This record gives sequence, structure tokens and C-alpha cells, in this order.
Amino acid sequence: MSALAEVIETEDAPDTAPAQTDGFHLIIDALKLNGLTTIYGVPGIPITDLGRLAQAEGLRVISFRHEQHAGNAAAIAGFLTKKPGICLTVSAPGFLNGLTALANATTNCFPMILISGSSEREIVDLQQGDYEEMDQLAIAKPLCKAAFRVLHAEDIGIAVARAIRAALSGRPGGVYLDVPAKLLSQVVDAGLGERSLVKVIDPAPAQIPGTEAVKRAIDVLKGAERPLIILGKGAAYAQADDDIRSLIEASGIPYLPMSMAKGLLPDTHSQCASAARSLVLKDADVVVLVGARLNWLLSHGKGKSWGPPGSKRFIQIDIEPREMDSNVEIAAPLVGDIGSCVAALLGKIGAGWQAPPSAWIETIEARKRDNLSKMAGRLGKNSSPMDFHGALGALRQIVKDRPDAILVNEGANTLDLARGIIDMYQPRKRLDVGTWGIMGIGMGFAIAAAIETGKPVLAVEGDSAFGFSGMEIETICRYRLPVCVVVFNNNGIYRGTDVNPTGGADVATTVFVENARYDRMMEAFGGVGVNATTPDELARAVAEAMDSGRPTLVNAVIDPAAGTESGNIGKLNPQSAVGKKPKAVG
Ligand code: ADP
Ligand code: TPW
Ligand code: MG
Repeated sequence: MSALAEVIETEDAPDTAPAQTDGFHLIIDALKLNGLTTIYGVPGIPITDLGRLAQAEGLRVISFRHEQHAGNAAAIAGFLTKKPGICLTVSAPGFLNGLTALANATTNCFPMILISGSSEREIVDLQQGDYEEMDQLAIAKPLCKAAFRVLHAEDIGIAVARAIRAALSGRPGGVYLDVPAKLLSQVVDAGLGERSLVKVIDPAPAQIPGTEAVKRAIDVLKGAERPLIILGKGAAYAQADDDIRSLIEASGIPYLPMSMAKGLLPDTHSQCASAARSLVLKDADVVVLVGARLNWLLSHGKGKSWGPPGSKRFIQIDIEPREMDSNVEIAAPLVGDIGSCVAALLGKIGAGWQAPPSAWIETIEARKRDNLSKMAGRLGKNSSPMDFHGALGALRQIVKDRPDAILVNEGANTLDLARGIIDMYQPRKRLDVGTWGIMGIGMGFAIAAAIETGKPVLAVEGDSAFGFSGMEIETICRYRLPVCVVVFNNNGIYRGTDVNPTGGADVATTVFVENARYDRMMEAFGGVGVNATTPDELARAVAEAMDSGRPTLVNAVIDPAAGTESGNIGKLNPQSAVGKKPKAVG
């Protein structure tokens, strides 16, 4: 141990001793110095006092009921603010609970830092059975972008700086910071401590694309007859909203927003091709990817949905060079940050730019008109029990009337149908299950969205999806957050009509308690609970909640037979790969 880090018993210190600080305060000061003023976590040994002291020092410390939701909150805070969200957990089990969120953040390219207390190194390394013993650093490493452990208080400043830079620079992601119990109580001279802190300068430096690469991209684009731009959540994260809109409008190219890029331009924009999705994917000849990976969500850029092999050329904008050619050949890789890349393209799209051929635009228009009119008929139904379209038609109007509200969305049918039906009007207003299609982000995302933006939040949740994080409605009530949760209650996963094929006493594996009243859970914590059986009742309850800002849960009674297996992605079920249509039993 260095001289600086030596633990000094405070009661032995003479009155004239120089001012001192400790590991607790240095962590808090390092976060503050870097503008990180909110912590999402769960208290316990050894970090209870870190949370207390952070609150005493003016940070906002939001205590959750389970670390996974605190972690999800930190991750989405990172997405919304371009600053790493901070999650604080206790050792071993608390750390593991937070780890799912850290891995999910990394997968989704959200910047966050999981700070976890840990047991004593000497005991952990000899496996002598410490309280909550676990080699957390080793476990975190493969699941995040970077992982660090701090042993000396005077290294805290550098460690926090490294964590921030690792989370934000290049492709953003999750970082793990291991803080053993002993570190927190280490005492050091206050002046030395202060000088050891580091303010990170320019943590996400602009990455300017090469001129050759820009020219190549423009050449490919100029040769296009049926161009398409796909906006991904990287484009939403980049906060280059004005330039992205200018690029689309100046080029006249139709665009398709991925789920969390919806609202980057209003979904009602004339160039939005969402309502003609399958047509544009199949028929486009040049596709510009802006912060969107060619992963499963885009059928890996190949196969039937992309038209005949070799019928496409791709231009890809991404900050991560290794993303290029990950699934198919990229004709024009444009490596850099989205702001710089889009600005560079925009600089080349001047007065003489040829808009795409009108035949392409008209074909898309015709398909959009067709699909939108088919959908419109289904949205107005005021039936009871509700089907998904009737209920979502009501919520679509709620969001249209409140375009700055944030929509959180998870489930299967509840997710896929809400994505298609609820138009978004502003950037970064739609937060959902992301790259993994993970259930359980709901309440964590809703809480952080309310805390970070101060805007009302509408969480549209499948009844199964809600169950993963449902206990956090106590957190919503405790902090009096303007969150309205709508549980699409169809008595189960995908639908509530499956039966046990053996005829035995156990219900089917996808079925829940019939006619459960989730609204009463909210009432238990002092919030507003409403049971809604028609779209009109649903609309009234949600409008009132969004306008009052009172924590509300609406139990929306959905026909248990209305959903389909796995929502839109039934084809990914292994049974369907061998030619059997996935079908609910019963
Ligand atoms: P979606 O799920 O919406 O299709 P993905 O998560 O697959 O989006 O893709 C996001 C991509 O955006 C990632 O490949 C990531 O490297 C990239 N990205 C994130 N931030 C930036 C940025 N500031 N500049 C450039 N690329 C970025
Ligand atoms: C962490 C698998 C995908 S969708 C879903 C599950 C359990 C729930 C669907 O039912 P829900 O929606 O929410 O009631 P609806 O409208 O279709 O009835 N565990 C994790 N992530 C995933 N994706 C699953 C399980 C799953
Ligand atoms: Mg359900």
C-alpha cells in the first residue's frame, strides 16, 4: 500500500492534522467533477454509506428494489444524455443482478458504468470465503467494454476518468469499476486527493471520415435508382438530429427508422417508408445505414426479405470499423461519428443533386397508402375486451397529442404492434427492448426517462414483460415520478389461451392467473390504479395520468385470444425452422 493510501485512525489524529478525505468522497468528487450527478442503485454492504454520502453531497441517488432495473435505468440514462449512466451495486449477488443490464447496455451501445462494491482481495483471491465473495472483475470482463479495479484511493480519479472515456469513446458501451470495501474507507490528505482527480477532456472525440471514403459513398449514392436510408439507434444516440433531417430532406431519399430511431424525423414525414417496409427492403438498390447494424433485426442484410442476391449495394456509417462487412459486403464504408459523417455527406449534396427517380417514390407512396388505410380501419374499434389494435389506436392518439412524452415499450405482440401503430414525433422518445429483445427493461427505463428528462412517460407493457420489473412501481411511487404504465393484460405470454397438452392440473407454460388486476399493485403504493375494458376508458385514464403526472397503472383488458406466437418473430422459433408453424396449443 502506498504512503498516501495508508489508513489513519481518525480518533488518533491530532487536532492540527491536515484535512483529509477518503475513498467514499473521492468517488463522489470524481463523478461530480465530470458532471455525473445521478446514481441508480441498491444499497447494502459495502456501499450503503457511498449512497448516503453521495446524497449528502448533492447527487441524486435513486434506490431501486432490484439491481437489474437500476442498471437498466443507468443504461438508458446514458443513451438519453450521452454521458455514462451510473449504477451502484453491492458485492456478488447485487453485482450479478446488475451485470445483465451492463451486458445489455454493451450490446446496445449505451454508455454506462457499473460501480460495484466487492469483498477483500486477499480473501477472495485465496477463496477463503469472505462475505459475498466473488472475483467480480474476472466475471465482468467478457461482458462489457472495459473493466477496472481500484485498490488505492489516490487512483480513484484516474480510474473514474478511464471508465468514462471507455464508456463514451468510439462505440459506446458498458464499463465495470470494482471498488473493494477497503478502498472506500482509505483516508488520504485532502489536497493530494483533490489533485488526483481528473476531469475528462473531450471524452468522445469527433471521428472525421476520410475524404476518399466520403467521395466513394457519394459516388455509390449517385448511381442509385432506388435509394433508401436506414436510421438506427446509433443515429438517435448521436444527437445530430438537424443534420440527419437535412440530409434526408436535401437528398429526397426515403428512409426507414429502426425501432429506437423512430421520431428522429416525425413518423408522419412524407419520406418515411415505415408503412412500406417490406417493399423498400426488397426493392432498394442502394441502402445507406446510419448507426444501424445488419444484425437479425435487419435479417443480416440478405435472404428473401432483401430481394435477389447481389441486388443491393450498401453504404454504412458507423464509428466501429469492425462493423463493416460483418454480414454482407459494404461497398462504401464510412467510418466516423455520425455527426461528422452526415455533415460530410451533406456538404456534397448541393444544388445540383438529383432527387431519386419519381417512379421509386410513387411506388412507395402507393404501398404506404394501401397499408395505412388497411390499418386505419382496425384502430378505431371500441370493442370489449379490447384487441391490440383497438387499444393501441387509443394510445396512438395520446402520443400524437403529447409528442414530447417518452414511450417505453416491451412485450411480444404488445411490442411489435405498438411499434407499428404508435407514431413518434421527436428524437429519442421511444425506448424499448433493443438488440436482444430483452424483457425487463420497462420500469428501469421509465424511471430513468422521467428522472433524466422531466417529461411524462408512458410505458406500454405486455403482462409478462411487466412482471420482470413490476416491483419497481414502488420506486415510481416513492419518487413521485410522472409515469403511466399500461399493462396489456391478455392473461399470458403471447396469448392467454394455451392449455396443458396432458390435461393435467398445471396450466400451460405461457398462461398466467386469469383476469389479474395489475392496477391494484399500483394502488398498494399510493398510486392511481384503473381497470380499463374499452379503448375509450383506456384513453381517458391515460390522458388523465399523463396530464396530472401522478404515478398510474392501467390494467388494459385484452382479448386473451388476440395475440400471435412470439409476435412478429414467430419464424425464429426452432419449430418453425423445421417447417412446423409455431402455434398456441388450445
Ligand atoms: P438498431 O438496433 O437501431 O438497428 P444498432 O444498435 O444495431 O441499431 O446499431 C447502432 C450502431 O450505431 C452501432 O453499430 C454503433 O457502433 C453505432 N454508433 C453508436 N453511436 C455512434 C456515433 N456517435 N457515431 C457513429 N456510429 C455510432
Ligand atoms: C429476459 C422471452 C419474449 S417476449 C416475452 C418473453 C417471456 C413475453 C411476451 O408476453 P407479453 O406480451 O409481455 O405478455 P404479449 O402482448 O405478446 O402477450 N426472458 C427475457 N427476455 C426475453 N425476450 C424472454 C424471456 C420472451
Ligand atoms: Mg401478454
